[in-house]
Amino acid sequence: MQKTALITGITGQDGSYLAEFLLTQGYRVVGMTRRTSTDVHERIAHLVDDIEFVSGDLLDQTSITKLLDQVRPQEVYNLAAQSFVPTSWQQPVLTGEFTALGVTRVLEAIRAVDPAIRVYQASSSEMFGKVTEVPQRESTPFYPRSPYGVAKVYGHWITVNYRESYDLFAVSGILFNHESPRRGKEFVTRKISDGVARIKHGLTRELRLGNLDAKRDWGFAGDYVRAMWLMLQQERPDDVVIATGRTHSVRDFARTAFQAAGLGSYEDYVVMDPRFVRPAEVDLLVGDPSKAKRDLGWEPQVSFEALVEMMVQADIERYARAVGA
Ligand code: NAP
Ligand code: G4F
Repeated sequence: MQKTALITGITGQDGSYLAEFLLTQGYRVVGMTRRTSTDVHERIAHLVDDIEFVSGDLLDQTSITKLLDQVRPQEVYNLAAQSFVPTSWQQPVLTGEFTALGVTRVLEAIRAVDPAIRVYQASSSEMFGKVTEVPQRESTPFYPRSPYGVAKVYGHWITVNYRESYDLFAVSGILFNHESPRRGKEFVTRKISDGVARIKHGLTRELRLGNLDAKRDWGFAGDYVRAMWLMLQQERPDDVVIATGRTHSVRDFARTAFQAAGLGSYEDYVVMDPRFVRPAEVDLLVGDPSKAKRDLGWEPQVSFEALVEMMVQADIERYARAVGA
């Protein structure tokens, strides 16, 4: 029997890769979108004929319950969230509503409609924040450093709680940073690859960044959505860290990106701008993916260097098409 998957956050980076992946696995894919006055389906434009859309919002319990009843999925991937860390200081209450309480609304809808539905919650390495051990693993205590991180800790624990309270097949994937040419341009990796491409095409001369010393464990989003699916195919529900096990600084990313574009040293273009420095920083993230390898058979396929190259070339080609048009 064909399985049905419902994805919240289908218009986002991960939603688009997950939809592609589930279609290759033969799923009926249904995406929850919220109403907007303009079309925001850019990342899934190539898939619109293959997926169904239903209207709903993480703020609205009734919409989620009704659409679950209508769609009747076997699997729900809750990827929707206010996902940009700096915005969480500007809109802390809204971030809590989307990113924390939104998870409870999805879980409540599942409980009401069909407790047999398997659900994946998009948890984050931001929960480790001011890290208490290196590398971070499933047992590492959380110490979030932003309203976003705090909201994700709530989302994580409510998922665990519903699993233990109601016996739901509810899992939390603790994913470290994952990037791609579809990453939002406000996140540092895409900001760099986009900036490099603009400089390459002579559209600007500088790139303004914040803290260059922050370190992240960066992987490729296409690899990470496979892990989400694998987590829902296991015999027992469990929480797993998904990471590469390697860490690089923002400076490393910038250096590699400028080199990939043949522009020489990043130092000739990057300007440190205090506007992009955060009230509280997460200095170092590096995950231990050994449980993912052991239990899921999951390993990342794309290296840091290949990821930077992929993002830079995609942005250079995009501007080349725009300039040539
Ligand atoms: P993203 O590109 O920012 O996408 C976020 C998605 O959430 C968009 O589809 C957005 O819809 C939707 N959304 C936001 N608020 C909503 C609401 N109130 N109701 C319904 N939909 C709403 O994020 P991403 O990078 O794909 O990440 C996916 C999930 O993984 C997020 O929960 C994020 O916090 C988490 N995560 C990401 C990473 C990473 O490195 N990418 C790492 C760990 C965890 P619109 O298009 O309408 O705005
Ligand atoms: O790319 P970022 O904005 O990602 P951040 O804060 O690590 O969050 C991302 O990964 C999380 C997983 O750990 C997700 F849960 C979350 O949803 C999101 O996808 O910033 C990365 C680092 C930070 O230390 C920041 O201070 O880059 C530093 N940075 C330096 N200059 C900058 C900039 N970040 C941004 N966005 N813009 C800058 O100009």
